[in-house]
Amino acid sequence: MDPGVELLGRSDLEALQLERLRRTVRRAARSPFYGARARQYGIDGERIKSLEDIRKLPFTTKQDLRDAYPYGFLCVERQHLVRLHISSGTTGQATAVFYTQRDIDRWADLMARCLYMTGARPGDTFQNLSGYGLFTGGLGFHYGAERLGLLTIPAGAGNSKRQIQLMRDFATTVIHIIPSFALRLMDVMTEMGVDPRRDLQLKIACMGAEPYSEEVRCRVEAFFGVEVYNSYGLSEMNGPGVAFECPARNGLHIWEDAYLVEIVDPATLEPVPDGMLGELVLTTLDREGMPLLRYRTKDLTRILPGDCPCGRVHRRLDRIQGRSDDMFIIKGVNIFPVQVEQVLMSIPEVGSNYRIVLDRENNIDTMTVQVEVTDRIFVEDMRHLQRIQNKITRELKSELLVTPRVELVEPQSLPRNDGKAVRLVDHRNPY
Ligand code: ADP
Ligand code: K
Repeated sequence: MDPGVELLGRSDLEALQLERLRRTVRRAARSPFYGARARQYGIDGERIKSLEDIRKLPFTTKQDLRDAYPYGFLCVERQHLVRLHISSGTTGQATAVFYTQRDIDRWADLMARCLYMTGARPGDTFQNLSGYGLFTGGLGFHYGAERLGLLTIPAGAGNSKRQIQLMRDFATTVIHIIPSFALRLMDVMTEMGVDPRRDLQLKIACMGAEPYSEEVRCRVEAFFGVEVYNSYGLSEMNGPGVAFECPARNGLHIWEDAYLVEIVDPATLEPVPDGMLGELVLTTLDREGMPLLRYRTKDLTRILPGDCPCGRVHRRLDRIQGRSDDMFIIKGVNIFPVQVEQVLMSIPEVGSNYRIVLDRENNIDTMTVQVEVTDRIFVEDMRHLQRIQNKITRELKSELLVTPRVELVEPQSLPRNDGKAVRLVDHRNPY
């Protein structure tokens, strides 16, 4: 734990933020992108007298990053860089993020802080079941775990049987895993007759990188016998380690010594009060290679009002609902995939995977939810299946206010990949 910053009082933390914000604004102006903006808007570090003055600066968008690809945001000579990561490009063209050695070190400190907060300690074995490579979830967690002194297994994503073997052989206690892979691993373990509560030593699971519902957390906790900690980050802000749950597991502390938080109304771009849902906008406060000012994450969340029983003053974000891009509109109703998930995963007969398919038939939008049943269901029993199908349809309808078509499919029959799950297939735009 880093009591120097984690337990700072609010006013000391804000003083630190202001000093870092001014430094960041001055620094950013060295990059071609912000240099041009500084000239255009006449803004430099000296004009930032309070944290609210950040609102004088324009936002930075994903499109800005794309337009300036690859080097337009760099504030240092290329010889000072030691790493780059590329956003996996879940949506559209990729963007690059660069790190100096100091940036890598600070990032590892933040990740170590997160892992420590969950209760992981030297002596624990940490298995990182996240993709390595260009995706930040691999090396981000890896360096943090080593920094904390955990025995770190760079297992990578996929290869379920090998993962289980590693967990057994090295008595893994802490894992990092994305939720869709955790659900799949449950299937494989069940198939192999492995009961993690009996056969493994797992205690802690750090889970994030994609949205998931409370119901998925409950399933994973019950099956693996772990406590799940929500982990949030994005490549543009280093990667994981931006916000993380503490043992209270009621919201994710966002590290305000490293990131300045704003929540804005995505339509008006005006700040919303604490407790209200809006788009998360972040400014890096401690990055030298590639600072970003007022970056629009597109992630929808809110600040949870009130103090956290753990004593940390860093404010808490509510579970991320998803990106504004993930939201789809069907028959005039706005829906996030995670709302569908929340309903599905609270139904015991539902297995570990689902997919939402949108189509247009005779100019009418249709929504089909394909749902894997658990392998406890006897798929030849048509009447039983019909009952489950009706139940799912009913519950989805009462939550979403539209009636989807529900298709039950066999366990492990929907397509999967090793990266983030693709929950939504939209056939409505024919190109
Ligand atoms: P890409 O943008 O290509 O998916 P990133 O790894 O940068 O690559 O993804 C970051 C995004 O992943 C975030 O902006 C957010 O939408 C999502 N994400 C990360 N962690 C979480 C989490 N704990 N809950 C919900 N969404 C998350
Ligand atoms: K991203």
